[in-house]
Amino acid sequence: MSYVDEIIELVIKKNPAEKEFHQAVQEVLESLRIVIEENEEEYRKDAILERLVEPDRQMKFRVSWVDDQGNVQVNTGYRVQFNNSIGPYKGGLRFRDNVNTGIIKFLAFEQVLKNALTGLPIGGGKGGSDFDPKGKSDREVMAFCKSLMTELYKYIGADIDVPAGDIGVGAREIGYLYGQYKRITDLYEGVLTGKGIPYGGSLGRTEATGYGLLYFTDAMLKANELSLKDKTVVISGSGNVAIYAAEKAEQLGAKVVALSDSAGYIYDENGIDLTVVKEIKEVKRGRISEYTTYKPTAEYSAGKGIWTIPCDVALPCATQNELDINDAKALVANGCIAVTEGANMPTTLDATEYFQKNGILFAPGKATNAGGVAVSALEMSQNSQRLSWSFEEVDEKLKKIMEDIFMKVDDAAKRYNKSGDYVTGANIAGFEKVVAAMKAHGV
Ligand code: NDP
Ligand code: 2IT
Repeated sequence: MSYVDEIIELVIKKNPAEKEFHQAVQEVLESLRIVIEENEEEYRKDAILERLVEPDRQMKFRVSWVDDQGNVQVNTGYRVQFNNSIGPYKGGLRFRDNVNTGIIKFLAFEQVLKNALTGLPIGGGKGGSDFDPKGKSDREVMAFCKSLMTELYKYIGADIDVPAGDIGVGAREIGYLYGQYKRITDLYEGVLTGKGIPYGGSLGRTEATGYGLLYFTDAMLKANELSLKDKTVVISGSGNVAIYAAEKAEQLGAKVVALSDSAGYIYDENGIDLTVVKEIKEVKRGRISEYTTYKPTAEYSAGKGIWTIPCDVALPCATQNELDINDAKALVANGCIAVTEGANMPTTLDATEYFQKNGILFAPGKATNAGGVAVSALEMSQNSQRLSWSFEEVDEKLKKIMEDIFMKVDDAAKRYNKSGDYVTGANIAGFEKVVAAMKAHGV
C-alpha cells in the first residue's frame, strides 16, 4: 500500500469517531501524493506523515458555570495544540453546540498549513467548547468565559499558544476571557488576539478575514483575466467573516445579493444593505430573517437553499460541509465562475471535485481565509512592540499577505504541473514550509 493510503487508514483507525478530521486529512494527503511519491522511502523513514497528523497534545476539560436561574451548567472545553514547528500555537476558539474533538482537530490541522501560508511565525492550534452563546445573557456568557479560562490559562501564553475568535467567539467573549487571564496570571501580554482596541487589539482585525478573502479572490480572478467588477456574489453566513467579505466585495464593485444564518437566507436583488445587517447581527444579535422588516422588497426563505440563487461568485462563509454536491451542481448550472472559501472546509470533497472538473476557479479556506489569522499575528507583533499601527498600515499589509499567498499557491500548483488547482497548491506550499522546519528540529 502507498505511504499516503497507509496514513489515511491509520488516522481513521486511531481516531474512529472523528469524521471531520478524517475528511481534512484525506483532502490534504491526496494533494500531497505527488510530492510524497517523488521520495516515498525517505518520507516513510522520517515518519513525516505520522508526525504531521498527530497533534503535539490535546486538552479536554470540564467547564462548570451558573446560569441566570441559579442552576449549574456543565460544558466541555477543548484546546488542541497541533504543531509549533514554525511558531507558537495559534488559532481560534469556537463556541457552538456541535463542537467535539473531531471538529476541533480538523480545524487545528488545517490551521497548521494555513498559518504556514501566511509567511508569519505562527504554529497551529484550535480550541473551543460545546457552549453556544446564542440566547444566553451577557452575564451567562461572562460566567462561562471566566470558568473556561480558569482552566485554559494553564496551557496558553504569549509565546506558547495564542487563541482568538471563531464561530460564536467575538469581541465580547475575547474581552471576558482576557480579563480572567489577566486576573489569574497578572500578565498584561498578547495571549489572545481579536482583543478590543482599548486593551491591545489591532485595528483591522475585525475586517481581516472577510477583506482578506476578497483580496485573494481579486488576485485569483485577475490572474485568470477576470475581475470582480459588476459580478453578482452570494455569501453564506452573516457573522464576522460574511459581513466583511460582503463589505469588501461591494468596495471592489461587485453586488452581494444574499446572506444567510443557520435558520435561512435573504435575497435582495438591489444588493444587500450592510448597515442593516450590522445593526441586526452586531448590535441586536438577531436573526437574518429580520432583514425584511427593514427592507420589505427583500425575500427571506427558511432552511438551506442559498446556493440555488444564480451568481458569478460564491463565498461560503458559515461552517464546514455547508456546500455539498447538489449545491455545487446548482451553482455550476447557474453559471457560477468562482468559489472561494471564507469558512473552514465548507465544501464537501465531492463538491470540490465537481467544481474542479467543471472549470470553476476554486480556492480552499486554508489559503483564502488566512487573512484573519495573519492580522492576528500582526496584533501579536504590535503587542510585543507595545505599539499600535493605523488601520491603513494593517490593511495594506493584509492585502500584500493575501496576494503573496495567492502567488505561493499558484506557484506550487504550477511546479507540480497542476496549474489552476489551488487546493493542491495550498496543501503543497503549506506542507513544504512545515516539513522543512520539522526536519531542521530533528526527532
Ligand atoms: P460567526 O459566529 O461570527 O458567524 C457564523 C455564521 O455562520 C452565522 O451566520 C451562523 O448562523 C452561521 N452558521 C454557523 N454554524 C452554522 C451551521 N451549522 N449551519 C448553518 N449556518 C451556520 O463566525 P465567523 O464568521 O467568525 O466564522 C465563520 C466561518 O469562518 C467558520 O468556518 C470559521 O471557522 C471561519 N473562519 C473565521 C475566522 C475569523 O477570523 N473569525 C478566520 C478564518 C476562518 P447562526 O447565527 O444561525 O449561528
Ligand atoms: O480559522 C481561523 O483562522 C480563525 N478562526 C482565526 C484564528 C486566529 O488566531 O486569528
